[in-house]
Amino acid sequence: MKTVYIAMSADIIHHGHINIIKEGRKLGNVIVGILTDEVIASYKRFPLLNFEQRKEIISNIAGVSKVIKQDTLDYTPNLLAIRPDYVVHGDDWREGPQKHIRKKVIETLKEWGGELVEIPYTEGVSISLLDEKLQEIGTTPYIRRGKLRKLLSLKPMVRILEAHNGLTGLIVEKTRVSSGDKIKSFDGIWISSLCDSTAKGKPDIELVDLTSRLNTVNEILEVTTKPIILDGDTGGKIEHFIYTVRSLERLGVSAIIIEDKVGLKKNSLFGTDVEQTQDSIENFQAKIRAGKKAQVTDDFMIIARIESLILKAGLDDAIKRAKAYIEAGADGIMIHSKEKKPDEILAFCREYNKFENRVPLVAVPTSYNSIKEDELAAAGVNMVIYANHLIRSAYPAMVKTAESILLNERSLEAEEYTMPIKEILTLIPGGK
Ligand code: SPV
Ligand code: MG
Repeated sequence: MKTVYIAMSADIIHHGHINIIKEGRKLGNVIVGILTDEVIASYKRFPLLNFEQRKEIISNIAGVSKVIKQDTLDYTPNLLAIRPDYVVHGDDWREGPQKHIRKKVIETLKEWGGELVEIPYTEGVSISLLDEKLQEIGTTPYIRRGKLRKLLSLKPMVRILEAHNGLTGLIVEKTRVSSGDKIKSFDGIWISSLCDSTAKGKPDIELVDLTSRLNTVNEILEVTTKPIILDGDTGGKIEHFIYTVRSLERLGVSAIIIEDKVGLKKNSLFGTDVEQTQDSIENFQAKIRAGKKAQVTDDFMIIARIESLILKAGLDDAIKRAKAYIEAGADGIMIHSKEKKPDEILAFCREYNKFENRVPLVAVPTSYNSIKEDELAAAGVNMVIYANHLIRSAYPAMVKTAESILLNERSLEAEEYTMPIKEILTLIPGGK
C-alpha cells in the first residue's frame, strides 16, 4: 500500500478538504499533517479551534488513516520522517505565498521518487472569504478579551499598531501584506493616549477623561475583532483604577498598560525636558494589586510600564521595579526608552531574561526605530507596539491638502494628495 501525505490547518472544514482526502485515498493510505496552533498563528491568525479539537475532527473523517502534527509551515521535516509516495494538495498554491513551500515539497519528494499530485481547486469556497464573513459578524467581549493571552502563548512576537477611531481600527484589522511564504498582519490594536488625545486636539496629559477614552474604545470595538490594549496613562487614583479595570474587562478589552508616574503626566518622549515624577515602588505595587483584585476574569492583563530609563533613573532601578511589579501581580512589563539606539533596551532585556518569574515583555520602538522585530524577539521582547504611526502619517497629508486649497483657491491641485471620491464612497461596505 502506498503512503499519501496531506497537510492542512483544518480550522474551517469544507467540501474542498473532503475532496482532497477522497482523492488521496484513491492513491493509498492517507496521513494528514495538521498544522499546530503556533504555525497557523505565525502566518495568518490564531485558529478558531485548537490543535486537539482539529485533530479530533480530522481523525474522524472517512479515508484518513492517521493524523500527525506538522509544526512548521515547511513540509520537509514531516516528509523526511514519513517518506510518502504522494503528497496531495489543491492546485491553488502554484501562485501566491505558498508557491515556495510547494517548490520545496517537489524537491524533497524527488529524493525517493515521490510525487506531488495536485487536485483542481474546488471552486466556490475560499477560506479568506469565510474569514471575512466571520469578521463581519464580529466577536463577543469574552472571545476578544482572551485573544491577547492566547497570542502571547502562541507567537514569538505579537505585533500591535495604534488606532484612534473606527477608521484606523479598520486599517489595523484589515491590512495584510504577502512576504515570502507568509501573510503578515497586525495582531492587535493599541489605543494610545497620545493619539487619542491628539485626535481630539488635546495635549497628552491625562486630560481626555475615561468616559471619552471609552467612547474611542467603543468606536473601535464596533468595527474590529482583534484584541485591544488600552494605554491607561498612570491608571489614576487607585480607587478609580479598579473601576477602569472592570469597565475595560466588561467591554472585552484585553489589557491595560499603566505607567509608574504620578502628578501631571506628560508624554514619555519628552524625557527629562519636562518635569515628570516617578511613582514610588510601593504605591505602584498597590495599584497593580488593587487592579488584579478587581478583575473578574482570568483573561484580562494589567501590564506595568517602567519609566526609569525615560527619567534617567538607570538600569538597576528599572530592573528593581520590574521585579517588584511582577511580584505585585503584573501580567506583563513594558520597558520604555527614548534613545535613538536600542542599547539600553537590550541591556534591560539581558537582565530581565534572568528572572525566573518572567512575564511577557513589551517594547515601544518609536525613537529606536531601526531595530527589527526579529532582533527584538531574539532579545526576549514578546510584544512590539507601533504606538503613534497612523496619526503621524495622516496629519502631514491633511495639512498639505488644506494648504493646497488655500493657495489655489480651489481643490483641483489637492486631488494629488487625496483618494478618488469613488473609492471613499465604497471604502466602507454597505453605504450604497
Ligand atoms: C502613547 O502612545 O501614548 C504612549 C507611548 O504612551 S509614548 O508616546 O511613547 O509614551
Ligand atoms: Mg501614552
